[in-house]
Amino acid sequence: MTNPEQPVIPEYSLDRDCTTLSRHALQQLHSFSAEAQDLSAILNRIALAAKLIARRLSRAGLMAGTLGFTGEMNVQGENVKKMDVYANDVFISVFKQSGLVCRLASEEMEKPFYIPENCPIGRYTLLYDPIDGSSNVDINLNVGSIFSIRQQEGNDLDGEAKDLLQNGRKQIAAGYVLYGPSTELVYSLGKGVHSFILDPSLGEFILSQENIRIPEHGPIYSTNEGNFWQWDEALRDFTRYVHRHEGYTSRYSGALVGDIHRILMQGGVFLYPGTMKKPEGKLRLLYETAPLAFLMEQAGGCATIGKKDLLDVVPDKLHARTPLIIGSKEDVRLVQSFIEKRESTN
Ligand code: P6P
Repeated sequence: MTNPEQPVIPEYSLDRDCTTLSRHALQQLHSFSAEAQDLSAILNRIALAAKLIARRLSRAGLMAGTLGFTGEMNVQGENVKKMDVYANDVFISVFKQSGLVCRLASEEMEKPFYIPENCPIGRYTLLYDPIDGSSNVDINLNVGSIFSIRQQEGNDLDGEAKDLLQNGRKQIAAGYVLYGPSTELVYSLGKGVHSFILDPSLGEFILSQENIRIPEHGPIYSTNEGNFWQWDEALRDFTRYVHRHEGYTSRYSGALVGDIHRILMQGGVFLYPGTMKKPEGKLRLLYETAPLAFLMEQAGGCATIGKKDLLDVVPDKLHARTPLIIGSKEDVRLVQSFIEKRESTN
């Protein structure tokens, strides 16, 4: 016989199952204002996009026309995967008729995409990498989506979206979705970093961790050492150091979101440095390195392009690239110490 005073389901577990992303966003903002409602609704749409992408990824090997390349080249000069195109279109579709987002800027599109019916009202811009690490899609390894939300400034009458060419501290929210054994959405509104796990039985992202803090130091360094001979000498010095000292281990998946998530949870440093041929590096600022830097700073870590904070970098174009050194403060500082040492001897 159950005791009527004691709820059958412990209060905390029911409340936790009801802590969806949209509710959590409103809690974060301590407000039900129009702006808070908008941000909550935007995150809810991003969650819908993530669910649609996760669903397709989970059956990609069984669905004709899902894997492989389209035969096209994108603005990055990269061969486009069919999954890149699908995911890009999903983000556009979930924001149509939303009145929320006027412009979408994506790794896959040369220019921002405008949703006219939203534009007079929607003052937000979504910047995103729809599928990051798409080389992993065909081999069933983890991939991710990265997103950043900015307020539109001015009326963008020429359609060039020049107001996006500002530093990463103008972001009002950022996050990523990790499509792994479970689908995990990690986000920040500038009030800490929080993660949600997709519960397929509910079709909802449910709060799993609040106020995630990156360890001050961790054992992992994550980088593509195949580029070792193309790096500046200082980065080679750092690599030689971790090779020769106990307590370091290398992990690299070739998909940025998974590598960054590992660093966030276990500590350490991820590096994608510039090379002699490409001093600006490979990763894109507005929808890859800046949102991740925003999250990492919110989690107590840091992100730099070498000596300058990444969030202070002002892009000169929509698809600007930056080097990326990101993770635990102690480990990022260790990398920087080799850069400073080299500069002092040059
Ligand atoms: P490399 C994927 O193409 C990506 O943009 C990131 O997800 C990843 O961190 C990086 O490139 C991998 O690049 O040169 O090591 O293959």
